Amino acid sequence: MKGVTKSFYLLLVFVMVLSLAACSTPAPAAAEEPAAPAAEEAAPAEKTYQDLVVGFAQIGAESGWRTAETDSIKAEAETLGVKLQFSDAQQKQENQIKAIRSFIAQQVDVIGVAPVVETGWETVFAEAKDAGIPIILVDRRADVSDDLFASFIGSDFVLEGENACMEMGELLGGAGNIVELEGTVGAGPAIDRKKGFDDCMAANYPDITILESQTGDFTRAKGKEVMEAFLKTYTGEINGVYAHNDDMALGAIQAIEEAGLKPAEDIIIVSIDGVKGIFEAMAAGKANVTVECNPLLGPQFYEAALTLANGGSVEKWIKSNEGIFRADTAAEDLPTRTY
Ligand code: GYE
Repeated sequence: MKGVTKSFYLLLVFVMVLSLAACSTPAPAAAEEPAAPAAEEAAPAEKTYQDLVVGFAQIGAESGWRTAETDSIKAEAETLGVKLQFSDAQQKQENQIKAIRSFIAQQVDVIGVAPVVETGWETVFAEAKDAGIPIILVDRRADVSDDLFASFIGSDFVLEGENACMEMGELLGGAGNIVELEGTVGAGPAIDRKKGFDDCMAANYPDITILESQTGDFTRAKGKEVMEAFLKTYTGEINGVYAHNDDMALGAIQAIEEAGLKPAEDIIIVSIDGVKGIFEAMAAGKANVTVECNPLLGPQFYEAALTLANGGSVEKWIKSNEGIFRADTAAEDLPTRTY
């Protein structure tokens, strides 16, 4: 190769190397593909129902309503594939507290509890909070500050009491004597159903007298026992019974019949819940009205639990939809009742 030509080629190679270097110069940062942020890669995947582990501290099996709620909680866990730790406290708060502590030790994702009474929950709820486990109150409230529970799923018990009062007032034509069968002493629905009913009676029906009000503990046996005593004390004076749940009303109906009287005719029967047994009694002409309180809370419970387990927030009060049912449509309604 001649000298000139050689230098020309050298120059050419030099220029090519230079331009290649220019091409491979990194483009400005803005044009570059953004690298995936490290935090996103490390974020845990969203939980599904199949990942969810839930503890449920149930009260017991005092009523048809409670059994229906338990069935709903268990059946919905099965359907969704949720792992459920279920505990039955046999009506004792100390057993519910023990169950909650064991759920905390097992590090479940969420704890559901139907508090048997309203008070006495601060310590154990604070323990759950410290462990980072949300508490959902199912069907009964607890008297604790808002930071100690995530949500209450259930009914407006004061409104149920008011509805029962208006039904009773109408059926008695605005005058007469009634007795009241209260739920478990200190239980949310017993306190609120009494308040709703008694306040509404005082405001709307001055000629209706509540002769006496006593607890029947939400059970049929206790309802019957207390009604027997009322019938002895107030022989011939009682025109109506207001029972805080259907089971106590069913017990009272038995007591009334055994005393030789006709329930729903001689003595008006108004109660709360809407279980099958009271529809059968209404269809047979032995009870007048039931104010519905929905126990089928399983679906709403697990939906809230999953949201909470994924760090989301839920409504502080998730209300259930309810109606009022009367004796004249009971036979028709009965086949549609699912609890
Ligand atoms: O009405 C009653 C039960 O907590 C709302 O408890 C529930 C009540 C229900 O035993 O029948």
